[in-house]
Amino acid sequence: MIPGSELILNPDGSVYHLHLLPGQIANDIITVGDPERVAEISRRFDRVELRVAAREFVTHTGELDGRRLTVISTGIGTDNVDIVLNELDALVNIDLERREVKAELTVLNLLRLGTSGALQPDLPLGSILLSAGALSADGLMPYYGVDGVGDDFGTALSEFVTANGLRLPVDPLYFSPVLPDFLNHPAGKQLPRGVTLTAAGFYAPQGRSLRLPTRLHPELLDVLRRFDYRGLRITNIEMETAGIYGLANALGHRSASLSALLANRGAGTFSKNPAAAVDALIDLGLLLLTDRDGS
Ligand code: R1P
Ligand code: URA
Repeated sequence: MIPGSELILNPDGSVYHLHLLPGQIANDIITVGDPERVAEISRRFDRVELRVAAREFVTHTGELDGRRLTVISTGIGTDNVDIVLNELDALVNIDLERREVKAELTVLNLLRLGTSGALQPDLPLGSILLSAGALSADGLMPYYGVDGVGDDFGTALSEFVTANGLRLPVDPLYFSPVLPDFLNHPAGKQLPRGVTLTAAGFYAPQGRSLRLPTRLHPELLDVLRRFDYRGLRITNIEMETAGIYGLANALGHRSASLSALLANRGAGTFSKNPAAAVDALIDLGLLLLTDRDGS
């Protein structure tokens, strides 16, 4: 039995932060950082059966083209991803009344639709990228004692960075997800793929310097930009993917992260129309989730 201090429930029986009850989420779940993006997505649904808001965690569940979907905001960062993934998992895989892990586990399909900054100058602003893997520089997963999956990439990267006389302030872990089947859709197969660096913040942890210096020296971004491991490059930087991939793998869920590239860190540019880029990302995500035959 999981004690009340560990699995915290509200008086109505809902999970502590998300304020959701079992049955209120679909098996196909879109995660977004921005709470306002939730309604932008659910307004495309044919019907919405549930709207719940608690802090930065806004959840809408509904149906589109006969498929039940949930969209939930995580807010920014893997500290929030920790809460969202654990509580979503508890909703399907823990019997909340008996406080016991269920004998039969449910696999969720998690699709992040987020924004990101491109590391590589050849990646156009507004384009959409699938994270084939995530390099975690955010610090969440070591608390779970997870060593990383497909660690070859991480090892090769560490060697490359050391060989160039630089180091990341944290030792990165590499996570490659079990991708959901909906990516077999032709639109999913055509997506450019790269490795996403998940940072612990937006400014210094991504190498940005306004008034304060960053220990992620611009030279390090150049080094990361040059790294190529069996054709895989580090393509972009954001703040959730490694947490989603790491926890989804550990909990037995499938996950994919799609990023609309709003900034180009190589070229020093930012999208003139970020709303259009996010719109295109939402259209693509909903197509993948609803057109499962890929017709
Ligand atoms: C930073 O501006 C935020 O944008 C990206 C980052 O991961 C971070 O959450 O994602 P979202 O657009 O989903 O919020
Ligand atoms: N989100 C990020 O985390 N970084 C960027 O550069 C753009 C969006």
